[in-house]
This record gives sequence, structure tokens and C-alpha cells, in this order.
Amino acid sequence: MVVGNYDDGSQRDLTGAETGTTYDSDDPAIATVDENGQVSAVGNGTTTIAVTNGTETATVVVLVQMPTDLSVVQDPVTESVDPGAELAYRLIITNLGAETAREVQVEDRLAQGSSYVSASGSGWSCIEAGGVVSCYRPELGGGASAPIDILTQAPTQAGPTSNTAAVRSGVEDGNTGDNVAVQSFQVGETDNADVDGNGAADALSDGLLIIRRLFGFSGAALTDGAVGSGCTRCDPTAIAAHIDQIQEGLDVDGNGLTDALTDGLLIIRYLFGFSGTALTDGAVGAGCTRCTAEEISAYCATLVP
Ligand SMILES: [Ca+2]
Ligand SMILES: [Ca+2]
Ligand SMILES: [Ca+2]
Repeated sequence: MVVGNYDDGSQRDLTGAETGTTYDSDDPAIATVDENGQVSAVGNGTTTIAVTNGTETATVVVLVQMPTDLSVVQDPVTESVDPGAELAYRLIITNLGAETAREVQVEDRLAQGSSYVSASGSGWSCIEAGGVVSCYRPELGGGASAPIDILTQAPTQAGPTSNTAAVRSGVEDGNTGDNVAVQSFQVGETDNADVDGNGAADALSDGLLIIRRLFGFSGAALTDGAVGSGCTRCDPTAIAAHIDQIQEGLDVDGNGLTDALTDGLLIIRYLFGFSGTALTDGAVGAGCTRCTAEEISAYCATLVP
């Protein structure tokens, strides 16, 4: 709003174009101003708006910071790693917006129990403290990507774990849904469907062993004609113990129970190469958390070594 102060002490609203006030932006690439003084942000930076009425001119400095859209992805996505082994991955930070993002900060919370080795990337300054890698760069141009390479030593204790990377900047992010990337992975032996341990998951050996065990079979009734050649787990006692141990991971439909006629059937069908409704028909347990053929296929794929 523009107010005219007159010699007689009165004030008048001189905002509208009809009052003779004119507006001019010093740099229309940063902000434009219309005939009624409405300022629109165009690009990042600082410009001056001049307001003139008769012989009087006032100026207003305008700082424009357009919203940005930073994203982070982890690459490659590691699924499993040996305890204490080197674990290297890359965080790719991308500015999906058109404008330069300033004061860009990345935090990578390392997997619990892992040890930090190094973090670096062109244009980034990185430090590590307390299992969190923090990287900073003053700016990242619109459309640009800047990777950070992180090297750690995996936890020495086996089990599932994850690391979480997040990016933010000094200005608003138009889409915060892509500002965090979580990488979940398994340290140590991954539960998989190769229960006879011959290096491959096969329907007529491993699949059959799993479904028989889930039916409660043991001894020869478990293993007869169903142990793959090249097995490293060959006798019924070892195979039964192993299947019992990984049972939780065989809950393919994710309903908290591992059953022969749902999970067992899904695994054997998957190992036979079935997909779509041929995979899932009549075999998805009540209370499933993985219910569609796509979800079940994706999960079964993680059971194949
Ligand atoms: Ca974003
Ligand atoms: Ca096998
Ligand atoms: Ca189940």
C-alpha cells in the first residue's frame, strides 16, 4: 500500500494506478510489479521496486527465495552384507526445482552398529559425529545433482538394519515426500528359500521341503525325494531346524502366521514361476499385509538367493 503524506497533514491512499502512482522493478527476472503495485516473485535474488507519484519516489528492496524441491536417493540399494564387511553407497542429491537451492544440508544416520570410514562428494563438506554423517554445500543449482559417496563398515552383529538419509535447505521445499531415503538391509545370512543350501531355490526341492515342514512333517516324510543335489543341508533334522528358524521370514503374505496352505503354497507357486492370480488364487491368508500378486511376487523375490 502506498500512502501519500500531504503538506496539510492529511494522508491519502495512492496505491492504485488511477492515483497516478507508477511502479517499476529494477530486475524483472527476480520480481515483476503490476500497475497497481502487486509484486510477483519470478526468480531468486534481490531487486528494488521503485514507486513514483509525481515528483516523489520511494523504493522497496525485495528479496525473493523461490521454493525448491530437493530429493535424495540411495544407490545402489544394498540388500545384504557380511558382518563387518565394507559397505559403500552413494547418496544422490538432486534439485528437481528450477531455482538454485541454498544452504543445502544432508544427514545420513548410519546403520546402528556400523562404523564410519569416509564421506565425500564434489562441492560437499562432510563431517561425522555419533553415527550421523552431515554434509553441507552452499548451493545446488536448479536441475543439478550432486552425489555423496559414503563408506562404512557394516555392523558385526547379524540382523536386519537400515540407514536413513535426509536432505533439506534454507528455503521451503515444494515436495517433502522425496527428502528422506531409507535403505534397509540384512547383515549376515539372509533368510531365503534355499533351505537345502545348494545355492538355488527350486520348487520341487526347497518349495516342497518348506510346504511339507509347514504341514508339520519331519524325518523321511520331510525329505524323501525333495533334497536338491549339491545340498549343504541334507538330513531331515538339519532341514527341519533351519526351516523352523527362518519361519518368520517365510510369512509371505505378512499376516503374522506361517502356514502351509497360504505361505507354503505361495512360495512353491512362485518358485514354479507363477505370477498374477495364478500365484495368489486361494492362497493369501486372512489379515494379509502383502495381499496383491505384485506385493507377494516382490517379497518372494527376496527369498531367492
Ligand atoms: Ca523434495
Ligand atoms: Ca535349494
Ligand atoms: Ca502368512
